[in-house]
Amino acid sequence: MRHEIERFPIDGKPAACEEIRRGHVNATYLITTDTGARYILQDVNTYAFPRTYVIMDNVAAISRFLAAQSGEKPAMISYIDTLDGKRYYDDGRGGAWRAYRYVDNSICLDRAESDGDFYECARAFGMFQNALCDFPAEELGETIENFHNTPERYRQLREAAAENAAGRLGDVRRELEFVLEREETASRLQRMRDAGALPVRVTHNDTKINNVLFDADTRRAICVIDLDTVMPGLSVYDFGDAIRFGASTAAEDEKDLGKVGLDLHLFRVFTRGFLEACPSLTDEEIACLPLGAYTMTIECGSRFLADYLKGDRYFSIDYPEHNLDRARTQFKLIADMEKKWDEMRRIVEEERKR
Ligand code: GN1
Ligand code: MG
Repeated sequence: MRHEIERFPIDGKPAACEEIRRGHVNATYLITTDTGARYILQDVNTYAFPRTYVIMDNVAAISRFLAAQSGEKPAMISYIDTLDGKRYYDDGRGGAWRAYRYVDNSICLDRAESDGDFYECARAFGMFQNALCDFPAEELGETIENFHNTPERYRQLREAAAENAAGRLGDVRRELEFVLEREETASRLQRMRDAGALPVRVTHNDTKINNVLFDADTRRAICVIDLDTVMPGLSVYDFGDAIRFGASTAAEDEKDLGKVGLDLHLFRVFTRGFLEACPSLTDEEIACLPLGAYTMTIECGSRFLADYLKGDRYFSIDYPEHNLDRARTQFKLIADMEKKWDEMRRIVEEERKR
């Protein structure tokens, strides 16, 4: 049992606790009480997020903003305050705990089981983005500094290779070379951001389909979850990360790279849902959507590779080569995107004109 849940105003006494092993960063538990009430309790990983208060302040600020808006609401999960009115429970031993009421009849999907699922995912993230387009993004703190600053991720990868802390450099020469050869393209979005060519908005930044709750019966998206990385960013990051994960033909850690590629049909489905739900995107942002997918994929692969080189400090793993397998799928996806680049651009153009 995780007794930390008793720091929150819950119905009944905790009776059962099940760990949900889905995210790679925080530990998540489903707690059921003796009255049948259910809660999600999360232990925020303070290695990844040393500044938990920034997360919770950001979330509170955007919740207030969304609550004051009218119209169709892109629901996002709301956390509950602790019994003493705090946004999370600091256990004094480095643990930061937060909770929310389990959403009845909701499910999380590790992959879209139909086009409709992926379309709903696109709409959920598109609406989230659109509803916040007038929120002053500069008022939010950076929950992880330089989170999607791809040139900085390259620097961290080089550093991890130079330090070779886990003695694994010899295993990854080919992968390292693959990433480094693509630095110019991978850094383009950050350069555009720095030059003010793309607007900085409030973005979710971790738009895997498993960060959306779906209604188990209707299969409509209910809300977005995992708000740790909500901060200033580029809209194309949110589009891109969702494609990286959800439009791949295989799991993020598939060992058989022959199975890994970009599903252009799913790419179109997501593009359609995202553009429909987020009419505030500028032409420049729309034109950069394929580059968003490319950038998020190579960046995520670089992060997995750097973590492998460091000895798996950041992402949780199930076996020693897990991060290397994850990095390899991302690079395979990149190679496939390079082949399909013209088609990706054409699809975005066609969907924009619809
Ligand atoms: C992490 O926490 P989770 O599993 O939703 C990571 C993302 C990566 C993703 C790769 C805060 O997301 O950036 O893209 O793993 N989140 C953080 O699966 O680093
Ligand atoms: Mg998650």
